[in-house]
Amino acid sequence: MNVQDHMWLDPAVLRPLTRTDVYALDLRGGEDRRSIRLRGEILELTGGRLASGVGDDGGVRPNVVLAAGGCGLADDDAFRMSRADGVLRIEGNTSLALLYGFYAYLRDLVLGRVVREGDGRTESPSHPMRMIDHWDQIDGTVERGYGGASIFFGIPGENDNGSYEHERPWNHADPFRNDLGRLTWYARLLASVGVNGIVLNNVNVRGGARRLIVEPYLDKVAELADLFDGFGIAVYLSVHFAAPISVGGLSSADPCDPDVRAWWMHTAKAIYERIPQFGGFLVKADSEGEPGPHEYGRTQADGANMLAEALRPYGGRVVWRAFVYDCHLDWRDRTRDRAVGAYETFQPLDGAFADNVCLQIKFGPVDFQTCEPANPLLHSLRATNIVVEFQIAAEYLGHQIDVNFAPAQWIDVMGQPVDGGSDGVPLSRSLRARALDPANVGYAGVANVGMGAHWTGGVFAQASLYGFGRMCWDAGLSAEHIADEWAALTFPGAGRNAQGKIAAILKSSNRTYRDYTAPLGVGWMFAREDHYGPSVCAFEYDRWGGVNRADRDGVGVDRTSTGSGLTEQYPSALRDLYADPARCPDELLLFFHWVPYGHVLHGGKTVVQHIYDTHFAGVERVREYVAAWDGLRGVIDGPRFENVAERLRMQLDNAVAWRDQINTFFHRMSGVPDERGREIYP
Ligand code: GCW
Repeated sequence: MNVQDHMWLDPAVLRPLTRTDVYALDLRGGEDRRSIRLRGEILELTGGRLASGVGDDGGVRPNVVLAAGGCGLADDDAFRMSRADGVLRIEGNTSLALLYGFYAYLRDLVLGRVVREGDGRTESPSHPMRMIDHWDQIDGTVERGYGGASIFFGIPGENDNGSYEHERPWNHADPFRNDLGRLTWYARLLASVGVNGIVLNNVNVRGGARRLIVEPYLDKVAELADLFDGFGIAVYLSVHFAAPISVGGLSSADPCDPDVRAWWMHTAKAIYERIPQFGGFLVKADSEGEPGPHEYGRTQADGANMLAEALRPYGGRVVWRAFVYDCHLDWRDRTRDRAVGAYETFQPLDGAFADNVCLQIKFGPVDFQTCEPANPLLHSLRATNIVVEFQIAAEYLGHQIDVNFAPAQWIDVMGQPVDGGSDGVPLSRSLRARALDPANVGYAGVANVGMGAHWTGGVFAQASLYGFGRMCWDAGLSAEHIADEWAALTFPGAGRNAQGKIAAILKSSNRTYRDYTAPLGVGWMFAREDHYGPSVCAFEYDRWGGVNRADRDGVGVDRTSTGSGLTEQYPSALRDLYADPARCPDELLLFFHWVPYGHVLHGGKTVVQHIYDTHFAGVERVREYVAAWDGLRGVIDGPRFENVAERLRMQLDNAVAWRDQINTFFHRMSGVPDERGREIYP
């Protein structure tokens, strides 16, 4: 690992620092040289170093005092930062709060923010649960991983490019990679943006991964749990719902079977004896072929509550995914649609889950697409702990090749008022009030890191991980603000001008990607297996249901009451908005409606002209990124410069491929020429 591998935290500024260490934090030294005495090691903070990227003041840094307890903050993760008599004071109830405060202080230093004499601020997290889910497999691969092989599992050196294959040979005796140095850096990176939970293994729990919850693997899980606990991060495991059969040797996994319940109780007890700080289980049940309670005629609540009962004595949580839908649809049937599945299954169970169950709901009703409304369940549940799931890994968003700063999309979706009206509380701030236990709500992001270059393959992809952490911590931050922060923290020596150019690329990137891949909310026009690159009808005549429904007259999926009825699942204000093609926001028009090509959008263009225009414009914007980045040659260090330059070239090829396939397809379908006469291939 080298310096640029450390993402937004400059290792010259901070070596690993755990929450236990901050208790012993004590600043010493002369005028321009400070040192922090940590248990067993001295960390030097010199004025010059700390000032790098801040400006040229380079001078004396203030004393910093970290003080635990007695500061009257309600939230144990919250901290107060204030300055009096030249001393910066960071206060909080817990060592973890102080650690968060200290990271905020470091961020301030690099960003050039100063707490002035007599001033102060308090920060407390918007969401109590700030989780990262790894889809890492015990063979060292990562499902939908674009950052290289698993950082947790696998044989060092093997498969580090992380090709997407399952069930490779793996080391049964010790499937762990055991690169604790790298994991310590990772834990520190996550803690620096406030992440406090991590799931080590994929929700599709295959093969040997089913045994992670029992000996002999528990020892290794305990080692990792200790490491992450130092940074206030609880370790969770994904479990196989049929583990009583696949691991326990029983003949059933029926949640109402006393033997099954006893098996889970016993298993949970053994885990907590070994790992007292264990976070709990993540479960994908009755979803895409995974086993679940429906197989036994039981509800999702029966399944989740059984596990909740087993974890309750130890304070553990069950994070139960709501990704339950019919993946055996018939494209001929226009009244069925996977988007309605989660609401149909879970809305009737509102209030039925135990208070240590968190329902983890993908942010949109379909599946992490580039353009989706909020999942209707996020509006409708009233007595359920909700964890909203985002995919930081760019499965549908360009594989960490195409630059795509996804927090822009997520923040936008979560800004929607919960009642769908104009002045309701935004979804992002509505979770605690609707929870059975307000401590059991939050956000989860599917990780995008691996053993590959720069942790995330493409350097720009780091920004989505950073942004995810920041939006968990502070629901009030704009995507623009987060992009500015990331650029300044990640390239502290590049200067403000370069940082501004980098942030500008990020800020428009999500829109750009959408422009050349998902016209007006039509998605799924990508290649079938790996979901990268165009293939307009790859999913059209399939068990996933029709996805664009394009014919010679028009395009779009009818999800109103005359189609699949998704609009009926929204609160009335949104239902009325989405169901009316004259009022539906343009960017969701074809998500909710089939309309003729000549339908005129609010902006005044026809649908088909909009499709042509956005596809031409998307490519032009990528060309601008290429040129802007080229202007940073010599400003950005070689490895990172080349990494981004290469990926932008690939993105340009991809955007051109999308533009030409989509434009040709709709031109052939509609027969409508581009009104500006640009080249559309026959
Ligand atoms: O979008 C799909 C992905 C699967 C994933 C699934 C899920 C882990 O293509 O790879 O499986 O979502 O979220 O469960």
